[in-house]
Amino acid sequence: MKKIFISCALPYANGPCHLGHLRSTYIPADIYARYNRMVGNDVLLVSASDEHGTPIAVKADNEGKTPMEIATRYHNIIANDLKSCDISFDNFSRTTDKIHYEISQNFFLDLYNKDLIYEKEIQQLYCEDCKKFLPDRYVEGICNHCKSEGARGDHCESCGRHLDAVDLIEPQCLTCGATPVIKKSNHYFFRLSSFQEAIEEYINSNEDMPANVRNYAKNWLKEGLKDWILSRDMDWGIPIPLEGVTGKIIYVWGEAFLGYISSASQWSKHTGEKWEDYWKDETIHFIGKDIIYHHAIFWTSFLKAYGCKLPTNIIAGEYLSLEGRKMSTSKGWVIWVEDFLNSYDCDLLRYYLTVNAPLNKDTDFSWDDFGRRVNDELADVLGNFLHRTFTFTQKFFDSAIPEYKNLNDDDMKFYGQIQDIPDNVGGLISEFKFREGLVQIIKIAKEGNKYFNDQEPWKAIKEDPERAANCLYLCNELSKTIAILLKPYIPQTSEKILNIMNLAIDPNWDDSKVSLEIGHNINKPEPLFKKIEDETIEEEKEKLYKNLETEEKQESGEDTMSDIITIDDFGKMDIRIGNILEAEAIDGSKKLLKLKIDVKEKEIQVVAGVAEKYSPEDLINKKVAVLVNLKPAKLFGVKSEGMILATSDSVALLSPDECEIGERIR
Ligand code: B3M
Ligand code: ZN
Repeated sequence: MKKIFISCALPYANGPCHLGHLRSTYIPADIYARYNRMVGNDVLLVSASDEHGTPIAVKADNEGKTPMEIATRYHNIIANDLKSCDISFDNFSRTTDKIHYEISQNFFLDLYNKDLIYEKEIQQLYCEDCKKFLPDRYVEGICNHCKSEGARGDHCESCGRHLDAVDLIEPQCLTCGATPVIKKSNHYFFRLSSFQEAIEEYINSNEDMPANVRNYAKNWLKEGLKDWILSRDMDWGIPIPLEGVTGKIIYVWGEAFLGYISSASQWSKHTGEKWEDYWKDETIHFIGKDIIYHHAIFWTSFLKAYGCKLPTNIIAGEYLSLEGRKMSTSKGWVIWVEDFLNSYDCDLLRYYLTVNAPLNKDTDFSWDDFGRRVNDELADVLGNFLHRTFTFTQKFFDSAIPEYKNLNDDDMKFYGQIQDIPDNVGGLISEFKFREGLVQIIKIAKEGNKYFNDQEPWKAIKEDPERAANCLYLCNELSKTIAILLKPYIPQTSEKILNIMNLAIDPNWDDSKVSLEIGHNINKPEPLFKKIEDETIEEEKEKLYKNLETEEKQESGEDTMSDIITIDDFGKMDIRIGNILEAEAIDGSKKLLKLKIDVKEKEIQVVAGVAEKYSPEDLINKKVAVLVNLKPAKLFGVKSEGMILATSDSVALLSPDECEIGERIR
């Protein structure tokens, strides 16, 4: 038995959790933690919300709240999101906790006293109107590398580069819009450059480290490590713990890592146990791939500097896109955990996000694929196997596990597979191959269905009862094994199956290898998975695209119906009389039609949400009023170059029969 320290990256307390967070970090960590507990290891699973940093401070400014209010709001939401996904934390704390301040400041001081943190004067952007320095996200401008607009003081979203705010072109204070000046300020730097060799050695010698983490780290190491600025001129954060220093805080990344330790210390305080014993044995960090650099290089250097054992492994989950596009919380192109769980069980989410792709590959969430996997894999394969086994046992064996005798070759082969599966799946989970393990479970359920079909127990029960008994014994045996192996993945379902089987619901991994007792009575079967209707999936897609549509409209300022506009604003709208030439349904959408409209000067394509009221045939040769100078957008992947006018509630088209095609409305 070993002790294992497992951590999950600290989610920023500036928004709720979405599916990407769960996929990359929390579900994999939880599977690993649950599995290890089941094999008898002693696990400490911790995380915390990351409550400092400029995004939270900026959000607070914008909302007229204190950063603490914002952080608290999202800490609670996040903690709740993770709990409702059954992430089995031993402790989930926050970086505004007193212990975290203490630990972070002591850590800083330790490195400072060892001369691994030093002071240096540098140039910083300063806003003379706001009377403050502008760290990170307090300033925006044009990226000096790729020339994209909207680059922030520390980072350009377009090219992904780390930036120095003083290099921004046309910088602007985000609070007041003024152009900042460059001013000198004292800052604290960590001697990252002196850890080059140590970290190279760590990365190169750690053969168990996944290739994605090693390769990223090696690439960065090639560029040579530079000293790292560890302080900021602002109030929201942990004060630099040096005498005479005011208005400066430890950079959020300079203390967030310590959240692993402070969360564990809080746990120690509550339980009286020593978290250090876990760290000493084995430490695994689960993170998203965007923060490999921070963990593989900054954090490991920090630990080295402090004189602490380096993590045993770093597991990085890659990105999740949504319906083929990059997720964007600002554009509403996102699925929030809470919304998802309002309609679907958390096990469906845990299943889908695990089975969808290996952790070290980028992948996509698609509603169609989600529906298909739930219906085909969970309902038709797994659910069907379990349900037919239990109902047959109930009906023909009076709910008692039948005795088996004289197993034939088919039985023996199937029995062999059942006996091998626990070690198979266990081996994969311990190598962080979570998807592969889950696929093995579905595969053996498929084998189970095939075996059940081949043995035809519904016939055998009359012609050859011994055969039927052997079949049902083995199918129950597999059901029990599957139930136990599913526990790390989909714990609620595992519990439900064990309940139906009238077995203890808190099994160890090796209980999956213990044979069922002959004559053991099972409970009344209940269906385990409900299929998701095609219409439901369609509705989900429409909802998502609707978000995007509203967001795009708001961005381009169209959603101004109730505001007063000037005659010039109205004049900008080029509304013409058009004639609909073609109309067709759009694959996958109940609401949208694709229209080709003649507006005399040209023909334009418009995607219109009128399908619930009009069929394509109704619309051919119909005159409509159409806005023709709308910025083109894609809806359901189909280009739309305009908008036809209709009432918003009854979706009645304005049909100007008396007007001429091409006429402009003014
Ligand atoms: N708060 C979240 C992120 O960048 C960041 C992680 C900190 S882990 C110490 O995804
Ligand atoms: Zn750039």
